[in-house]
Amino acid sequence: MDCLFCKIAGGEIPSKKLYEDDSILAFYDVDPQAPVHFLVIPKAHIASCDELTEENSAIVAHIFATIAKLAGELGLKDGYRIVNNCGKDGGQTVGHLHFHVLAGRSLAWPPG
Ligand code: D5M
Repeated sequence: MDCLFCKIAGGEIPSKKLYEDDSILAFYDVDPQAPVHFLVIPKAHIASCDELTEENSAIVAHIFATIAKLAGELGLKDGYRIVNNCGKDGGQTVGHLHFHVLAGRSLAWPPG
């Protein structure tokens, strides 16, 4: 399958890794939108949030628990934002489930 984030997860395309285990990978976004901006993905291909089911969604809890741990390690004590863009109108550009973690400045709300 020709998927950019599958290739990053498989090590075929390099990334600036922040965390990795058997099932997920965290790496810095190539086009940062905040002083801290990294992505967390499942290694197994899930195209978007829209493909989550009772059977495959435990990975999301693992991703969120890992984000909390990484936020502690990175000292993000003033807070951070977790973003998932789902589908065309959601602004998703890479068709592999990923959560953005943005921090290091006060973030505006609502998004555009
Ligand atoms: O976000 C997709 C994000 O993926 C976007 O913020 C750029 C980032 N991106 C694209 N290619 C790379 C590589 N090679 N390394 C790191 N980050 C990358 P979306 O929510 O789909 O719009």
